[in-house]
Amino acid sequence: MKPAIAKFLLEHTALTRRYFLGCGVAGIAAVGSLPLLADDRNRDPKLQKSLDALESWLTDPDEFRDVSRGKPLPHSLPEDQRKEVGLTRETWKLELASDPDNPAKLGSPLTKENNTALDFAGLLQLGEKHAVRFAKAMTCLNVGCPLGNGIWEGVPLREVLWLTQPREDLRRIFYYGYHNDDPKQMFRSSLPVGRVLEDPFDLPPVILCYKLNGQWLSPERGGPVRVVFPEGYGFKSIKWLTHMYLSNLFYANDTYGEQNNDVDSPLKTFCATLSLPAKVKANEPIPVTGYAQVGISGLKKVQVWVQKDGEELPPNDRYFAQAPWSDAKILPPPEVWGGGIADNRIPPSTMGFDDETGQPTTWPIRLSMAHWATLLPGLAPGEYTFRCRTIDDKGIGQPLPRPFRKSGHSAIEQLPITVEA
Ligand SMILES: Nc1nc2c(c(=O)[nH]1)N[C@H]1C(S)=C(S)[C@@H](COP(=O)(O)O)O[C@H]1N2
Ligand SMILES: [Mo]
Repeated sequence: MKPAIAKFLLEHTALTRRYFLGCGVAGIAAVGSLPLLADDRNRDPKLQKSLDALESWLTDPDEFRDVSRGKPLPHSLPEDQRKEVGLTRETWKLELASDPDNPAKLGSPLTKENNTALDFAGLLQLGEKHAVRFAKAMTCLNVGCPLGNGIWEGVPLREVLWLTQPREDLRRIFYYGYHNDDPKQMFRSSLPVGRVLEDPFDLPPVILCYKLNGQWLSPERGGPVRVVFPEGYGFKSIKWLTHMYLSNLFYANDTYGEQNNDVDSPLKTFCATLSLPAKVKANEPIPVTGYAQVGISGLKKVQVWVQKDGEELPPNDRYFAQAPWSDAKILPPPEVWGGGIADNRIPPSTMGFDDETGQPTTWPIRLSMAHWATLLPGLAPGEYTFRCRTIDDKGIGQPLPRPFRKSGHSAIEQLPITVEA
């Protein structure tokens, strides 16, 4: 099985990349991170070289797909203008004030007016003691497939929150970034204060993020500072952060809610293919690769199923729960992480990784990505439909337990295969 997939990947690199780019995920084309190839000790060096040169588990910060609003896009402003509006590390300032409409009682708000706003040096100083790093896929609730997978680094928001000396009437925090000083362009998100102060289960904290894959956060990724909300979809992770309001409001007031989106939805588990030949010869095994987004409920299995077109399906089984699914292989951690991290070394004290070995302590990593591969048995000539689905750690098959589109993509992918005589 291994050599067959290796050969296939080599031959179809361009195709795989294009397919993946078409899905909007520049960085995770992942063929290079397919470690099933790494198991093979007698590999042809030419094959090794091409595999090493391919894309990887971590996405290069420049290769994330960008989902940004604003005219002009804040990250497109020339550097001197970014300096002027506080979008460089030298000039950045963050205000944390009480919400005038639903005031929280604060002993010491951080404001420009009182010269107490937080600057970048102050944030880094907090970082010396409190900085955290964790892996996370950034996924737009509306786009569906991940925009990129990275290791995000920053200071837990609660450390900054405590500086304001909150006392009472604090139930929610809402926040936004630079938006060309045009209220119509404001893109706002919000979180309950409880989530900011405490991390349920073993989730990472909500952070004020200034590094991605060990490098300063670029303007396009929201630098100098963005929020990163670990278990959320992208719209919670506001870029070019400038303002936070501590509020007694008790419900979400996110800009994303205005489009019928479920703004309280945590990341779902789902899978998709990266490469699947559209046409194959009869009775020849069919190599398939793909990725999975590991949502809040983890990832136990990836499964595949090929259905002959026209074949009867049981009635009232809209999620194909009764289909004869078979398990694909979830690939182990890659040898080459990619994403531009220095020396192929996961940054020290990244949550979920062992510092000494640089290896993950569990796999796959929740809120991040995994890759999978399988070799389907050869088929008789005809038209078929290929499907893949995940089973989460609770044993629930995709798209359940939360199948509704506006809470994030989870529909079962289906692709045609033609088997030629
Ligand atoms: N200030 C601001 N932050 C923002 C956005 C925006 O338009 N403005 N877009 C959000 C959305 S909808 C998503 S999906 C993510 C995308 O992050 P990325 O561009 O780094 O991939 O950023 C979020 N943060
Ligand atoms: Mo988004």
